[in-house]
Amino acid sequence: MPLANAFLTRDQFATEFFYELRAACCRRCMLVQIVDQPPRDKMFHDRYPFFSSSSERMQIHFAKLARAVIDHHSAGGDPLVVEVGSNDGTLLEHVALAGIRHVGVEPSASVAAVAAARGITTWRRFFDESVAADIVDRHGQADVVVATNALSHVGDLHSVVSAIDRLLSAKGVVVIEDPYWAQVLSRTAFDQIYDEHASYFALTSIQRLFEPHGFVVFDVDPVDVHGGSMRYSICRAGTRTPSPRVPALADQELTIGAFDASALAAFSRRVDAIGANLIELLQKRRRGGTRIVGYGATSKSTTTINYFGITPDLVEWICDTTPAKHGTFSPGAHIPVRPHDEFSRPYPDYALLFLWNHAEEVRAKEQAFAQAGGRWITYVPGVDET
Ligand code: DWN
Repeated sequence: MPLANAFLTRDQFATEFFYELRAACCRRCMLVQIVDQPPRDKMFHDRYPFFSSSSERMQIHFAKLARAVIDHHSAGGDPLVVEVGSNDGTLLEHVALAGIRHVGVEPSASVAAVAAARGITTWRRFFDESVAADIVDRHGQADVVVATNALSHVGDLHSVVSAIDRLLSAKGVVVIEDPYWAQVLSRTAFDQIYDEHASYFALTSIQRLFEPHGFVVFDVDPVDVHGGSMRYSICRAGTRTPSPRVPALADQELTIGAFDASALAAFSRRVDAIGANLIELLQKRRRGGTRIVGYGATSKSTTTINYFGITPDLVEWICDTTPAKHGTFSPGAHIPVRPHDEFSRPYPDYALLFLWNHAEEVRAKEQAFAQAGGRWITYVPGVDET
């Protein structure tokens, strides 16, 4: 499998990096994870092409999360908010505008530069215990540590939790938000599995990760972003009263057998059925002389395209709104990526919705495509044409 975000030019084809993508479940940690995560500096680097602000819906989501962080966890005194994996500052911008002290920690220069240009204090480093110590030395301990779609990307989880322990004040709060394994399982959202996503958390996983470090999950909130995520509110044991939602969710995870071998085997069978059905449909539509364009050069699409064997003769090209991806080719299958503006020039007969987690936003934006007779091909949770 190639790296999910390694969109490349022709001259890079010969040196393209591949690794073995395998997912497994640790019964002790109750954590679904990939077995071999590539070196972190191959995934997160100066040219990292994913910008959190690429979705209007996510901009709104992060504005609401920032409001909650400010209202519930940053009242009084002179609080410090630290975001781990702060990307282009889409969340911290609101904290900064509220006049609250903040530090973003982001290893990828491409996105960190955008945050800095927006006036957000951004440290371009991978978050670890040395960074935590440096922040404490310079700014004091943090009242809030936020990590959205970041902790799931970390290979050495305990070292990062130790760093959070070093950074967080005695009564501080940690807010973690990541794709929720029970949703990935129930929606057969197999394409969430790729190199950047080292872990696929559930509440039980987060509890077994944080509790040995003296933390407890005191609240959980399902959030409908990125295909179904969960927000975990975490504190030092004894500093807050846990919500009854926490044990209820833990019981629910046991009831649905989220980590049972039978559930994982059934998931695997469903994925292979989706692949067979999708390839059959794409081939049938192409034999009929129709044109198919991919919609959204997402990280997730790299898994779909390369695991199912989708090639440029099935999907002509992929439209995308990120300038850094324009003129490149998709990882592995080398399907051309072109600007979204070309999607309507002329519309294809079918659009394969790689960006399924933003389906509502996309369908609203592309009503003219449907009105022109265009049809969407989707594959999560199953293959469908609409
Ligand atoms: O975990 C991660 C999530 C938060 O974001 C990262 N590891 C990488 C990334 O995953 P993704 O690439 O699957 O994210 P999205 O938001 O599903 O897709 C982003 C891509 O889609 C960008 O290249 C921009 C493009 N896009 C588009 O072409 N039209 C996005 C939107 C909203 C659109 O309308």
